[in-house]
Amino acid sequence: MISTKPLRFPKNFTWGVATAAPQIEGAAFEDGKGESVWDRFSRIPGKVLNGDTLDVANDHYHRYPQDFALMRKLGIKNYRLSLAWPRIYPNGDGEVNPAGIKFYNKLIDSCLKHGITPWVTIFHWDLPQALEDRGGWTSRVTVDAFATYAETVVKALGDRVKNWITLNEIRCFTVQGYSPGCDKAPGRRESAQVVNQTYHHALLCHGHAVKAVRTFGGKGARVGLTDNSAFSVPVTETPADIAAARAWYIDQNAHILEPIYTGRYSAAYLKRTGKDRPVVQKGDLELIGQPTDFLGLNIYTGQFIRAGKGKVRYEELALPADYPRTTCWWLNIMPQAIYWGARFPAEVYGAKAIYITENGCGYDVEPVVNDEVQDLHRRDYVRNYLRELHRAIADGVPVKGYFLWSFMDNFEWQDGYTRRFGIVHVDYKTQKRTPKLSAKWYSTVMAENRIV
Ligand code: PNW
Repeated sequence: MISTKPLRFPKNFTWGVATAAPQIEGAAFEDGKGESVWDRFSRIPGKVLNGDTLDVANDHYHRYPQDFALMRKLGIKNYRLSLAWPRIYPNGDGEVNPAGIKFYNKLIDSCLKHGITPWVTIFHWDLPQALEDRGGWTSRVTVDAFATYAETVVKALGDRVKNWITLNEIRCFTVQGYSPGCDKAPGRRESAQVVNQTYHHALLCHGHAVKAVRTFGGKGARVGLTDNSAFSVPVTETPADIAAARAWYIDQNAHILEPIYTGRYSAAYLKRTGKDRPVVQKGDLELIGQPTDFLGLNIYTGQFIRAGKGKVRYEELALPADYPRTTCWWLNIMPQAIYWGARFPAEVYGAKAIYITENGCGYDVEPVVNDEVQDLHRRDYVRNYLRELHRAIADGVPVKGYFLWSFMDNFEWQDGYTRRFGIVHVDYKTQKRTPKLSAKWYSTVMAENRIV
């Protein structure tokens, strides 16, 4: 028999949706905005599906009032968005672009006017190309520029913005942008040492952003990182497989979570990287290891792990060809990933408040029929992940909120506009927004604070 027990979430649980500036704003060269690495990268033939660019995207730059009105209509109370660094500093550093500040002032005011609390990500992958030309994430020039940028935006918006996310998914703009075989901007091919240096620099930026929020954020300001850790799932929920999954999780995320939570690179990490380890300057680790208020996690999928044999601590299982997946090649459907993904950082690093800053799924074929998209696949995906999130909370994991990726279909990086992640459909010819079935379902979940 199907259980009808209401799966309620804790009082004051934060429900929201997420987007990022480069994926929705468009107006890529308007009002003095500088070029970003993704503006450049998307123009290299073969890098983005169908040669799609970020030039127009969802035209959110001009349509944000209507978009906020739609959010309000759907009962959305929390909105995670990002700021475009090249809009504020077209050259990465130097002169600030007043039109960029003005735009985000208007955007935040409009968001608040619609009764929606903004959760602002300071950096979501759109590095100013001018900084890339001076070394990008391989150089400390970028770290210094970021420190100024973070201070500028916290000073400008901190009277109204109280929830700050420093950086989104460090490995996606460092490892996946600078390693051989990588598929993200700027698409460089660097040595292991240089790649390790890029995420050390990103960690420093995180530290600078924390410092900026502490110094200029005003009363009630909170700050944390959003990480896409590598998430493990024990094949069986037995002590041996759980211990194996935990060991794998620690190894895989050592380069980011260890310095953030302990203020050092672990001995195991230093041994593993050897001569390729990042060069660390005096004061770096203190900056990186400053206490934060929460940990943001983008959880989509995971890696099945079981206990190894003999001295081998764990074994990674390859997925069978028929394992359920979305149209996104990397997105295997694995609801338990959200349970273990939230639980391990609480257990291992003592994370006190965890927000799922992204979870969702992408598909290519989602036709609008009679003014609706019947995306039962997405509704079921989210529902199944929420059940596992509910289980984590019931087991004492301090999960405080959940943001669905994404509010609307948008520029899905190297997959362009083909892959749709929204709960609101976007017709890119007309810019018409159509809430999908999943949006209406999610409205009820948020309103009733339970899985329906
Ligand atoms: C996230 N993976 O990226 C990003 O934060 C979003 O901007 C993006 O649109 C969304 O997820 C959907 O892709 C990820 O390979 C990209 O595991 C790749 C992975 C995870 C997250």
